[in-house]
Amino acid sequence: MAGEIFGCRMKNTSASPTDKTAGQRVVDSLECPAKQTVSGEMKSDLWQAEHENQDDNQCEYSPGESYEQLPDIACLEISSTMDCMAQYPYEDYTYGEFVIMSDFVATEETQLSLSCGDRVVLLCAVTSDWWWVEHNGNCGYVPASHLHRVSDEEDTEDDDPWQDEEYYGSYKTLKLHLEMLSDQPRTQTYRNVILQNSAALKGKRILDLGCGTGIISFFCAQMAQPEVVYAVEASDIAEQTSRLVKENAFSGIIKVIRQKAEDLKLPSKVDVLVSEWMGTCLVFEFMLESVLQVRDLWLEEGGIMWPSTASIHMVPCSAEKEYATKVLFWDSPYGLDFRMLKPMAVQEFLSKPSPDYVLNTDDCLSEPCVLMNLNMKTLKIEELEKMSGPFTFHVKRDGMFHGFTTWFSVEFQNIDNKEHVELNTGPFNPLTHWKHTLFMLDEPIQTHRGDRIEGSVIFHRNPFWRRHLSVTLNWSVTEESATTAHSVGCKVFPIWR
Ligand code: GJV
Repeated sequence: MAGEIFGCRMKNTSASPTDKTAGQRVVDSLECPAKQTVSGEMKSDLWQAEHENQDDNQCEYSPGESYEQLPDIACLEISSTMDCMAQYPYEDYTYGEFVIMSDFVATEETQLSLSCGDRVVLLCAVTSDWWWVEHNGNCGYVPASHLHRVSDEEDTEDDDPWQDEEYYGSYKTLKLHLEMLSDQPRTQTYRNVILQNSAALKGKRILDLGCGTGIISFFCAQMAQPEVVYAVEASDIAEQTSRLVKENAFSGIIKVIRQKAEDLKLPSKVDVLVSEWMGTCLVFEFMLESVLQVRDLWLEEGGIMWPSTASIHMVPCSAEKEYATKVLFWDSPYGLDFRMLKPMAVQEFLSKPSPDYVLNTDDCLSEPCVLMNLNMKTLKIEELEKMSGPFTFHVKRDGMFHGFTTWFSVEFQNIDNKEHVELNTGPFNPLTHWKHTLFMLDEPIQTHRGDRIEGSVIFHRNPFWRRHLSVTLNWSVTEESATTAHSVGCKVFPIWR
C-alpha cells in the first residue's frame, strides 16, 4: 500500500542535545553538518489516516562542537539503536520499553521531564548514565538510573511492535482494497505475470500471501490450471474472500486460509510464492518479512518468488511548489513579515517525507539511479535491519535542488524463459497508488549543470516498531571542476516512527 494509509503525526518538541553532561556525541562537521530527525509518536488510527506532515519532532546537532565523553561518530542516528548498541555495549542497553521509577525534571532542553510511572522507549543507551528515549513522540535524555525495564508480562497489547490490531484492522474494510484493485499498473502487472506464465503454472501449488480480496488467486485460477492456490489473509476481509471464491465457483482450486502467514500450516510445500507486499519506500510495513519467513518455511527448493527482485530508485529534484507553499509562504503573507516562523515551518513540514508526492519528470535534476537491489530468493530477514546504497548524480541542468524523490520497481522472472515482467512505480511510468516519496532538504541548494551530487542512503529498520524505519540521507554537492564539495548535508527522516 502507498503512503496515504500511513497517516502518522509527531508530537511537537524540539530537542538539541548540546548538553555536555548528557554525553553528546561528536558530530563531525564534514560528515554531518546538518540536522537529524528523530521519530515520534504515531497516530493511533494510523493505517487509515491521512498522512499529515505536522508536529514533527526534530533534533538539531550543532556541527563542530566536540564533546569529550563519547567516541567519535560521524552521524548520530537516533533510530539506529542497533548501531548504538554495537558502539556502546552498556550492560542494560537493549532497546525496548522502560518505565520511569521516579520523577525526573529536565534541566536542559535536550532532556525530558518525566513522571514516575511514565513509559518510554529506549532508543539509544548513549552513555552508561544518560539514555536517549522517546515518550509520547518526544525524544530526550533521561538518567539511566531512573529507568526500569518493562518485563514481558507487564507489556500491554497496546505496545505490540507489529501493531497487528491496527494493521490488519485497516485491511478489513474495502477502502484500501479498492485503492489497490483500482491501481491498473499494479493489478494488470500481476495479471500479466500469471497470463505469461499460464502454461508453466499448470499443476503447480501456489501460495498468495496477503491475498486481500483474492485478486491474484483469481487470476491464477482463471488463466492457469494450478493444482491449488492457497490464499492467505489475516484480516477480516478473508471472510469476504471466501464468499467470493464460492460465488465465482473456484472453491475447487482456491483455498482461503484466514491466518497470519507466520502461523501457516500446509499439507506440503508450494512451487510459487506470490505476494504484493510493497509499501512506501518499498519496505514500509515490512510485510516483506512475512514473505521471507514463508519462503524459508514453505517454498520448495528452486521454487518461484513473485516478485523475484525489487529495486529502490532515487533522483535529486526541484520541488519549487512544495517549498514555496510550505516554507517561502511565511516570507510575507498578506504583506506581513512572518519570516520568524520559517524554522518552525521547516521542522513541521519537511522533517518527514511526503509519501503522496507526484514527481514531474521535468523536475528531475539528473538521471535517476538504483540505490538498492533486493533478490527475493536470497534476501535474509536480518538484512532488512539496515540497508544502504551510495549514489552519484550528474546534474544535467541548472536548477534548485530541493530534495530527493524515491520510488521502487519489482521484477517477475518468467518460469520458462529468461524474460521478466516489470512493475515500475517511477515518474517515467504510469502513476500508481504508491505515487512517489519526496524527501526535502531543509534549505534548497542552487545547482548547475555538471555539478555532482554524491552520498548515500541508509534505511534503518526501527528496532522496536517493526513496521517502521528511518531513512538517513547524506549528500554533498561538488561543482564540475572542483575537488571539494561546496555543500554537504545529512538528514534523518522517520517513516513514521
Ligand atoms: N499474513 C497474512 N496476511 C497478511 C500478512 C501476513 N503476515 N501481512 C499482510 N497481510 N502491499 N504493503 C495482508 C493484509 O491484511 C492485506 O490484506 C494485504 O496482505 C496487504 C497487501 C497490500 N500491502 C502492501
